[in-house]
Amino acid sequence: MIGSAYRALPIVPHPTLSLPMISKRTQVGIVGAGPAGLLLARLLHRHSIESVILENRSRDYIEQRVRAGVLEQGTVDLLIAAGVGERLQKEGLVHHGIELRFGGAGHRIDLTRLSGGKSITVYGQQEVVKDLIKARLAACGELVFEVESVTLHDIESSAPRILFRSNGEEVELYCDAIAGCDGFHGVCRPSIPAGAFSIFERAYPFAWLGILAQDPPTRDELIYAYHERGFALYSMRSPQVTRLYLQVTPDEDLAAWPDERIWQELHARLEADSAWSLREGPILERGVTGMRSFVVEPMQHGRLFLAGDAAHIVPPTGAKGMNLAIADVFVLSQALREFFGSGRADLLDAYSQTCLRRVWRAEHFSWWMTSMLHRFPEDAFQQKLQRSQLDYVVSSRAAATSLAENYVGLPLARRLQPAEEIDEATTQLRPLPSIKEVLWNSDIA
Ligand code: RFL
Ligand code: PHB
Repeated sequence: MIGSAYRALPIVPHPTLSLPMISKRTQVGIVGAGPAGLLLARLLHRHSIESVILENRSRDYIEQRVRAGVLEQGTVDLLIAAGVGERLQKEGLVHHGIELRFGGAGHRIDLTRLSGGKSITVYGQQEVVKDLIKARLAACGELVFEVESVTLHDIESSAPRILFRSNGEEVELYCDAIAGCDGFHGVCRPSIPAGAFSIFERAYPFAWLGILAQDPPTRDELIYAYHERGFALYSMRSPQVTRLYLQVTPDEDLAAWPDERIWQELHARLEADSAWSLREGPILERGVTGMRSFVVEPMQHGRLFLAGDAAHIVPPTGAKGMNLAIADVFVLSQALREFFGSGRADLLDAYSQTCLRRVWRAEHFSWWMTSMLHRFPEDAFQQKLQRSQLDYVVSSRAAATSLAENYVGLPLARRLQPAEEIDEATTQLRPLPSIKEVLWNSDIA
């Protein structure tokens, strides 16, 4: 085994800081306790790999932070396999379809029928986070909340370090590898030297105003509405709570949106000629979220590996952000397992390349859903294209199938297989036949 179990090293005075510095060591230092960081720690624990998670917010804050809600089939399967799916299986709402609503009519996309039996599950991201924290603490895993001044050092060496402050103490954490799971605004991505990565991005001329309403959902499935007043989304969090979104301008002032205006706009965009009417309830929470597409390439530098929002962002229309974060750490956990188990680094070296194939597929799907469903200011040509595309998606089995297979989620990764193996007779490394790309949909093979 490479690396050693987490342990405290002697306290040594730090040359540039007045406080004594506590030195510690672990195999994988994880920055960020979102879905990516917490699930990575869980998967590593199942492979007997030690890690320490550092989170700059409080436990209470991250357990209450309302974000994503739609889990792909593969995400659900992985959470269950990781032993954190008990509550998800009890409380998650399994959905077999979504509705696209435009031109005054609703059109159901039967996700399960079109994807060969898969479904999605509505279960709040904060519930996933709560389940993972509980499991981490039950396994006596190290999870440090409210850390400050996190900085990364020597990431190009085989002994990278994380410096941070916790409870008034300066701590230096030696690691074999660092996982940057600290979201879009974290410190890990900026620790990579300029020139060692490329950024690909796109901004959109709108944002989402999202609310949580204390009101039982009156529809069983999500509604994505394309409307001349702008996009709207009907979603839910539980049998008691509805989640709703409205397309607004990127610099929208929440103060300009009293409850009556929010409901009025939701009624106008979501009901549009249907017999169903939206039920109002007390608004528990509201916020405006900007929309962007962003990818950093490569997702690794030396012994630093970026995962989740630290490496890529998608606009929320395709419900892909958390699912991508989870797919990344699945790939990373497999590569680290190989690295610590046999000393082989080929899967780790291929980490970014392995993830990016799936990342770009989700980037495309999210961009496509966003472009099809939102109102672009003063672009009559775009509106004609959108109507044509919507009409095609709801009337062509091929187009609907493509939406469905992307929405329920494509396979987690290519087959993870080392490029070489040890020949037992000669004890020499011999190359394996080249890794076969797994087709996204094996039906067409
Ligand atoms: P997170 O969840 O942002 O977690 C990063 C963690 O790192 C901490 N952190 C630091 N810790 C230590 N030191 C530092 N210097 C640090 N800087 C930051 C942060 O406090 C935080 O705890 O990233 P992660 O784990 O990569 O997970 C990504 C997802 O959170 C994100 O992609 C999704 O929420 C996106 N998203 C959706 N994804 C879906 O899959 N399905 C959905 O339905 C969906 N809907 C959404 C969404 C995101 C939304 N918003 C608010 C952006 C709907 C919305 C409105
Ligand atoms: C949500 O419930 O928050 C949600 C659902 C579907 C999306 C985005 C967000 O596409």
